[in-house]
Amino acid sequence: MHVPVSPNLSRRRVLITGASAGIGAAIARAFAAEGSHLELGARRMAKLEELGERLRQEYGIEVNCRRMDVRDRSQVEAWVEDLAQEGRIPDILVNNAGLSRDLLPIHEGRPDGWDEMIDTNVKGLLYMTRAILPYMVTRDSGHVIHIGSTAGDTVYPGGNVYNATKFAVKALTEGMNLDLVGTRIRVSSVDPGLVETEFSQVRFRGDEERARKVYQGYTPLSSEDVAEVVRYVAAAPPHVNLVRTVVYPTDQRNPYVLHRREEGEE
Ligand code: NDP
Ligand code: 8X3
Repeated sequence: MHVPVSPNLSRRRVLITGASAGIGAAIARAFAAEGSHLELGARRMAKLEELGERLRQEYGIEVNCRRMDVRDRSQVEAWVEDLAQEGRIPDILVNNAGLSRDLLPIHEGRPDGWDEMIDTNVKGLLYMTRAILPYMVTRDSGHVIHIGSTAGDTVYPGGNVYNATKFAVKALTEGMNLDLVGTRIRVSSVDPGLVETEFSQVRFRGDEERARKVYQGYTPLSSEDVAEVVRYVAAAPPHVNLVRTVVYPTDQRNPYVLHRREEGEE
């Protein structure tokens, strides 16, 4: 049986975007293990429901799932209106939904992918935040946690627009903290390096071989590693605001200094 390690997360309500896979699903499991109630959103409802059912059974918590696209402002607003009406405004908002498309020089870039990244990683995060934050301000409590990236610290070739979106997330973490001074609301970001998820399959538009190679020859972070950091950030005492937490795999020291071992090398 899992013993919760952060009693102050028990019975807290946590909303997580992009909870159908990868880091978002792991964050849902981490909070569920602490006895938090969950509001999960993503486009793939079947995956959300499957996760939700497992977590309800395993931890006896409340889990509500919502099919939604963070790029659609009216869907975001309708979701939050429903939450408000049902008394389920979250204590913690985790803006995790995000993606990358392609790894191309800017002059060969695909504008459809640029739109997807900007609309999801920046505008989707803003829509969710704008819808939820007024309730947190009224209560004078709450925590917004963004999943940023080391791509928001250091640009790399072909990363251009993805980098720009994560630099934007970093600016928003900083700006929101300034705007909320004098309130008890905390704004944090957790910024991982390479994490093995569906991320590279999405980036390379289903090219599984290319996606697999991204994680070969070293030990990448797992979704659970990142979720544990998010749990720690959320569980910090109310007077402690972990504004940015950068987490790399030990084999990676920045976005392009990565030690890959030969097969058989220790
Ligand atoms: P995955 O592709 O495994 O998961 C992405 C999640 O986001 C899915 O649940 C997906 O759900 C959801 N999502 C994507 N677009 C939308 C949308 N428009 N509306 C709602 N949900 C959406 O990737 P990761 O778990 O790796 O990525 C999660 C976050 O972590 C992203 O913000 C990413 O930028 C960031 N990150 C990832 C790193 C990595 O190396 N993997 C490193 C640093 C940061 P669905 O398709 O069902 O909608
Ligand atoms: C995801 C990690 O290095 O592919 O943000 O940008 S990276």
